[in-house]
Amino acid sequence: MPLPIFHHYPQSPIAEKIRMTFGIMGMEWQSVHIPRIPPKPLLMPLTGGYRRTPVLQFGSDIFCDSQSIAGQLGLQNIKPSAYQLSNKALELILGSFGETILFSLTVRVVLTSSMGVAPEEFIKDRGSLYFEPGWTVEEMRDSLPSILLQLQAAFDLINHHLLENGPFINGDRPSYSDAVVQHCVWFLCGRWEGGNEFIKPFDAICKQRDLIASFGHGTSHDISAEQALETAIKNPPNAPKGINCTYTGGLKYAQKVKIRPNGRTSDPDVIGALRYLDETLIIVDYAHEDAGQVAIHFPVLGYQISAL
Ligand SMILES: N[C@@H](CCC(=O)N[C@@H](CS)C(=O)NCC(=O)O)C(=O)O
Repeated sequence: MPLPIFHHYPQSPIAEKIRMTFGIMGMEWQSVHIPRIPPKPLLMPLTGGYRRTPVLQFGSDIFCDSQSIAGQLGLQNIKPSAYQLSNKALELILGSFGETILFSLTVRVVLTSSMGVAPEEFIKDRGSLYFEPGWTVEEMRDSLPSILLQLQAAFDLINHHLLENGPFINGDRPSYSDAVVQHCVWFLCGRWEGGNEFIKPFDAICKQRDLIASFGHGTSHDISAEQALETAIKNPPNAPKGINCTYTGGLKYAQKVKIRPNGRTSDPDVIGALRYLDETLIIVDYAHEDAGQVAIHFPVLGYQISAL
């Protein structure tokens, strides 16, 4: 099996979370840079229209969303591992807190502070993904102090844990959950002028930051998006098939389903044939002339899944 292919762009904080995880694992991977805003014509054939960053590709198995990427990295037989399998639930629960609390607060601080500075097209695009429909610049600016109070509270909880149990979330062993915290620190400090001052009081988070930075991003090799598509065409999907949970939401094997992130966002729907469903994972079959037959993996948590 060829090396995994990571579709990302350097400025993406969620991609940075996975790059940090590659570093913790000392992993070797292939890198494809994708555009920061649509159109993404060389990615869409692989993802069935899913437009977010990052995406991880193993042959023609496509992992959308960092939670399904983290799930897959946890299964890799690589030492050091992304996390100990016995700890998988806590790692992914922290991943969920990382996205719904830590990242969503951080992204609001970064986007609000770059309004009037970053290109309007970029702010409009990201606003349509992360803010309520009808949001206004004034509203965002007015709520900034309250967002920062919440972010301070979230960092304080993590700092407390690290002081008691650190230097990593799991004591002496770095893992995915450290990247969950640190990609937000990376984003906040890299893209908001107040970031470094803001995290300074959190000693243990600052120490964790230096340690995680010292692992780097593993070893990457640049390839083209066309090579990634060729890899998908040449390798059949390895994903399992079937329904493997008690409550199925009425979904049936092979039927057409629609998948989209929670919330009223501008994300397009992904439509495919249900290949596999368990409590935490959904996989759909999808075909495109540029990518061949692919199996697209999504986490169940965080997504609206319905029959067509
Ligand atoms: N739930 C997704 C969120 C991913 C996400 O929102 N990524 C941002 C970049 S950090 C994004 O997709 N921005 C729009 C884009 O890249 O087109 C995950 O965990 O992977």
